[in-house]
Amino acid sequence: MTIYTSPYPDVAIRDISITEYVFNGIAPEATVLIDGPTGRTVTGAQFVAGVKALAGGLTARGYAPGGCVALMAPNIPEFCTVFHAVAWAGGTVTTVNPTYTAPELRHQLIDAGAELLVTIAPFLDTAKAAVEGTRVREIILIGPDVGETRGLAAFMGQPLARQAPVDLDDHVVCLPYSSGTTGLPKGVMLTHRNLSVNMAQSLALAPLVEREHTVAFLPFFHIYGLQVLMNFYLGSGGTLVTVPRFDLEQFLTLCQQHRTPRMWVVPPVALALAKHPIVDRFDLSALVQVNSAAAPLGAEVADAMGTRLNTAATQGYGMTEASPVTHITPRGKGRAGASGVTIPNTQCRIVDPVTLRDLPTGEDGEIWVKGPQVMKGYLGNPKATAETIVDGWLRTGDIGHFDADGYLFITDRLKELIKVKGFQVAPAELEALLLTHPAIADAAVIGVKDAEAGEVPMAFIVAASAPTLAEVQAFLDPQVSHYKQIKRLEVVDAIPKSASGKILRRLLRDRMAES
Ligand code: AYL
Repeated sequence: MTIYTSPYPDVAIRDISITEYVFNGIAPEATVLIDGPTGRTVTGAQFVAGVKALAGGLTARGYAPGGCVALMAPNIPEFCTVFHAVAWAGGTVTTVNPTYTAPELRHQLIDAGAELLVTIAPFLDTAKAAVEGTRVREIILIGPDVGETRGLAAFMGQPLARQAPVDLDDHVVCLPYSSGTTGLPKGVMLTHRNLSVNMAQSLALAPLVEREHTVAFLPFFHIYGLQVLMNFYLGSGGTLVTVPRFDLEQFLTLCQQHRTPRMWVVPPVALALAKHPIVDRFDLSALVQVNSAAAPLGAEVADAMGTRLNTAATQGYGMTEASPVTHITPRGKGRAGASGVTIPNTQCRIVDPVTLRDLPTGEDGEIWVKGPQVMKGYLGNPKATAETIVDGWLRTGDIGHFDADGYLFITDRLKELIKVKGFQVAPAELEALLLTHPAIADAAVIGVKDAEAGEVPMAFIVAASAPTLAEVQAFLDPQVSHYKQIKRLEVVDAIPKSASGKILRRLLRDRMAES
């Protein structure tokens, strides 16, 4: 067995909850959150008081400890308050993509067993349609009451002074959804330990500067925004300027205004920063680093962006199941095309996916990782958990290799997951929906390269009456979020399958690569 460890020493693992960790970084008088569009500010003292009061209210109403709260909101300061209130009260937060349709939301509410749904007024209709038939007892709104539906203010209670007792290694504080290497999205059980240790591991290599501002557009519902932006910044004494949706001009305006030293992006944004003409109109001279993660970033794009902005172009690698970081670029030590080095307290192997033998340095194989940031497992799915975590090793489903200096290069993806602008799309979910179309007898979905989004979903269907792409889109689009929409379609005689009935996606991918 060849084990790659971190070039950096292990970090101490502290016995505190994620919210205690975050509170430790907060100065009461400092501005910790700024609502980007309005400029509204929240001080450290206000944030902590809000978390404790809401935690008290949730406890009094029986939603915590032990209960699951679904949080479906864009990036606004209150997202952070609600998340940490549930954590402080000993509950579980399942974070929901705010672009979800009612059926997508309902699926997650049922699977997670959520009893309370916290959202904002524009999503109330979706929320109401989704909660039917779930365990959700109540919907509450961030903002004022709307009709019968109460606003967050009504839920503030006697402040809960201390962290509700939880087993740091066992209690699930956060339940984001990920499809992992195969199948439908599953609840990723992350403990307080997972989240707080991953902060310590990452910040050891790349600390933030106190009072440093960053513009947080990457969604907090996804583990990148949740940890690297929300928790790392709040916990390091930083300031988050939240924006509810990405708009390049607004983003750059806020970066200029707040003189942000760091940007946290996904590859399509790196591309815009490299190419878009409006970038030249802004003074970004405070910038020292732009970090891209969550999907492959081409070395040319990284180079072009770094040169244009006169800044370090860095990468992080990891996955929801690893809280999420396993590899990052150490401060000041970038390497073209690499996704970083292994972070402390983490081990890595490169394994031949067929023979399960470890491969020599430099050869491509499946990346396996082990460390205290690896999830407890998938909720209610011991089979998927056992397939994904083998003897404590998390099988990432990604293909890559290490160079002689310990830099990781991601070269391919073994798993069926599609990444659209860094968002996860599970082919199995779209295939199941396609099969409900009366004319479609069989279906397979793969990701195909796209200059802007990185990848987009393409469907292969077997259909007697051969519906057009527009017809399939008209059927599918109302049922799924925009980024899951099928962009290409091909009608085929048969879907290639293995003897056991598994779709041979590789054949479809190769076929697209050749065409
Ligand atoms: P999930 N290069 C190529 N592919 C990547 C990279 C990268 N740098 N990072 C993530 N991926 C792909 O759960 C890869 O296929 O988490 C991986 O298995 O939505 C999958 O995305 C995981 O997708 C950070 C900040 C890591 C964020 C993240 C990962 C969040 C994405 C380190 O510093």
